Order: sequence, then structure tokens, then C-alpha cells
Amino acid sequence: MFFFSHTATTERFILDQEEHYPEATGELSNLLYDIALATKIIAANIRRAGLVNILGSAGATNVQGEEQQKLDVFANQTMTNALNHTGRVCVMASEEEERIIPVPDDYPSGKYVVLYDPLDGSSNIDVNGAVGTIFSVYRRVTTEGRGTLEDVLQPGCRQVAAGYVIYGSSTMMIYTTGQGVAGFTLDPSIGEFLLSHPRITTPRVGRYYSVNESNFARWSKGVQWAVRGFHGERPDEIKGKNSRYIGSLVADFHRNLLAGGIFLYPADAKNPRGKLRLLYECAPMAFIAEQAGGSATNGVERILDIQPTELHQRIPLVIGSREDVGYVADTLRTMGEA
Ligand code: FBP
Repeated sequence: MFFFSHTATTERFILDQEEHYPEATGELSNLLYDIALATKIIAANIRRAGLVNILGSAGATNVQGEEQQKLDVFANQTMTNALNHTGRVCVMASEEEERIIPVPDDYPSGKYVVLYDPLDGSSNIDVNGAVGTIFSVYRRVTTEGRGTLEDVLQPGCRQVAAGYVIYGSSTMMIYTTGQGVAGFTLDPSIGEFLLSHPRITTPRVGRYYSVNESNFARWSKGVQWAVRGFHGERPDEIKGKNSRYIGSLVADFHRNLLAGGIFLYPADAKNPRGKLRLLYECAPMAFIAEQAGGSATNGVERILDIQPTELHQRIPLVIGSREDVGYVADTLRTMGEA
């Protein structure tokens, strides 16, 4: 039974936050609401995925060289359609699209830039594992007209908002606008995201480590030595941790954010620059991690300080509980890998 008291919807929460910004125009709030709407549509289709013809391959390969799933294509189109006509956005970019996505000529161009990984964790779709949508918002740097690549290639520290939606046992939206991190749970009975986690903070030291250990042999000696600490092999330096790995960044990050932990996708002999994308995955998650008291590096450097040079640039990612991320950086420095 649901009693309507003063439970905050995303809209009410965003409006409350806006009060801190007398100069706010409400456009960012509306933009976050556009994203919330798109993810509700994606959630509704994921929930019925086995019943409607939306599972399996779309029979195409995306710019990442990955086989596109039907849900990847659907989620990508849903995000783009929710954003491209509102007059709030000047350009978009998606992990699924080779080039930047312009606002169609017959729609006005706005002041925001939105980047998204429409469906993260694609390998989990057909096995009913948790997947997610990741988004990142910047103000444009060009002054007028259609947005350009220059508007998209901004360092993460310039984000005005970032978040993700996890389609797990429940559907949750987690986001920050630089005033801490809040979490909302979708109530399917009323189709609204309701505030369920007002002020999310992550423990300084985590109990979990999340990494694809099958890549161990391909890691550098420094990364191997760092992960061996999580195994409990370096008791003088760090307490061993429990291993958890779903293979979906959103799901692994979400667990560690709430319960404390560290997620790593290091570079390796197969992915010498790492696997995860700076703009669509690493920068938005880094903004959330830092706003929750955690941290995020490429092993050594702060993710939010990295200046992107390519649209689909990949980097190594170490993210989560602050002291654990620091321990990895110290290990790599000691091993002369930084
Ligand atoms: P996409 O599904 O958006 O391509 O994301 C990449 C990803 O699935 C991450 O979500 C996840 O952390 C990682 O790749 C898993 O990679 P691997 O299967 O190599 O461990």
C-alpha cells in the first residue's frame, strides 16, 4: 500500500535542489526529467524482454566492434528521441554511435550536451542479469548554433550532472548535480521514480573487490600485486576482500557504492588502453563516486582531470572506496608503473 506523504519524486527533488541556485532556469531539471522518462520506457521493455521480440542480436556491429543487441539499439533510439527535440540540448553522443548526434534541423538547439551509454552490461541482457543506462551532462562551450565535437570532448570535472539507471531487482536512478548523490526507486504502480536514498555516501574502505580475474595473466606486475592484496596475500598492507563480479559496470559499481568496494578494469595485453570508455562510462561514474566520498583514477591519475582526445577513447578504470583506490595507486607507484 502506498500513502502519498511528502515522498519526493525526481521532479520535486530537482526543484528543491534548484532553490540553491537562484540563477537556475529549470532547463537542467527538465533535461534530467527527459532522461528519467527515456529510462522508464527502457525499463518497461527490459521487464518484458522475454515476452516481446527484443532479446538477442540486432545483427549489426557498433563502433566499438561489439555485436549490437536489439535492446542496445532500442535503448539508444529511446534516449536520442527523448532528448533531440526539447530545445535543451545542442548535441548528443552515444557509445552506440560512431559520430556525435546532431539535433535535427527542425528543432531548436539548447545549452546542454548529453552523452550516454544507452545499455551498459550488454553481455548480461539475454541471461537476465542486471544492466544499466549511464548519462553525463555538460554545458556547451561553443556559443551558438549546432553543437560540435568540441562541446563533447570536455574533461569530466566540467560535468553539471551525471547518473545511471540500474535495471536490477528494482529499477533505480542514481545521480548527482554536484550536491551529493541521491537515489530514486521506480514505483511501477505509479510510474514514478521516488526518493529512496537521499544522501548516498560510500565507505572509505570497502569489503568487495570487483575485477575480471580471467585477465590476471595479461595484467602488469603492479596490477597483479595490487589485486593479490585483495586476495589477502599482503596482510601487512591491506585486509583481504570478498570478490564480486557481475560483468556489468553499472551493477558492480552500484553494489560497491552502497556497500563499499573497489571496481577495476585495468589495461591488459588484450586491451592496452583498458576497455571502458572515458566519456560514456568512466567520467560519469567518477563524478558520482567522488560526490559520494569515493574516488576514481586510471590507476594513478584522477579520471575527472583527463582531457578527452577521441569520442570513443578507452582508459583503465579503478573506482570506489577512497582508501582502496589509493592503495592501488600506491602499489603502482611503488612498482614503478606510474
Ligand atoms: P557495454 O556493455 O556498454 O559495452 O560495457 C562494457 C562492459 O559490459 C561493462 O559493463 C563491464 O564492466 C565490462 O564490459 C565487462 O567486461 P568483461 O566481460 O571483459 O569482464
